Amino acid sequence: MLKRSYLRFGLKSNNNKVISGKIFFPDFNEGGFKVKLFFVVAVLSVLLMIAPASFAKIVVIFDENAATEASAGKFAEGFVSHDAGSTVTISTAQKFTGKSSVFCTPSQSYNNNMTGWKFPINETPWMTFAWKKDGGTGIMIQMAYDGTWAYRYYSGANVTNWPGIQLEKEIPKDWKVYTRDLTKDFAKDWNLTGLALTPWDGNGGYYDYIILSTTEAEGKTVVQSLNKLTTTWGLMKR
Ligand SMILES: [Ca+2]
Repeated sequence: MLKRSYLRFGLKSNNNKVISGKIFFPDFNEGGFKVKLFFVVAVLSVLLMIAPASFAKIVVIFDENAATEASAGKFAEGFVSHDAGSTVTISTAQKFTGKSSVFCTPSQSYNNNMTGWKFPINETPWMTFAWKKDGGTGIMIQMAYDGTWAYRYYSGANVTNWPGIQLEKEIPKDWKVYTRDLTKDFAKDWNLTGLALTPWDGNGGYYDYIILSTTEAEGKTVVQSLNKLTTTWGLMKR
């Protein structure tokens, strides 16, 4: 008669979901040890293949202003400096993912030392973000490194004339998403401690899905899967 043995396993994924369970395998009486060993090695091999992806790190800087994100649900409040009457608000009218984005009016709002932020960029070198510009000639985002300004991306005109990397010649009139390697674009060995949202002109800029990830694929895959979900919901609602 065949008995069954099992191997208990537990894996913790990026968003702290625990995947656990038991993997059963037959316990043969004849030559049992070798067969058992084969199954154990096979199961461990599969788990080791899954593990690197499961343990890869994702830091959600901003998506839905959730308590689990970098600013613990107070992303807009984190921008304590405002130029030219700039305001930062959570917008549900515009979003790239989920139900909301963050909207910044000209010229810019910033904080180089956000509460609780100190993200080692060597661990999560890839930054994914989406933005959309309402009017004007340019849009910019600035990343503070260890309290210092700044590493910058912009599209359209360089509205500030500060050094930065131009992503597109035109402003993003509709949502555009990017996944960039911060260590290649700027430098290694720094901590992300703050951001500046710099729409500068026009009515303002929307920013959404600002995440840091260990791999490029991870940043892109998460965004794609979220978009797919959004698309599915859109189709269902029609
Ligand atoms: Ca969002």
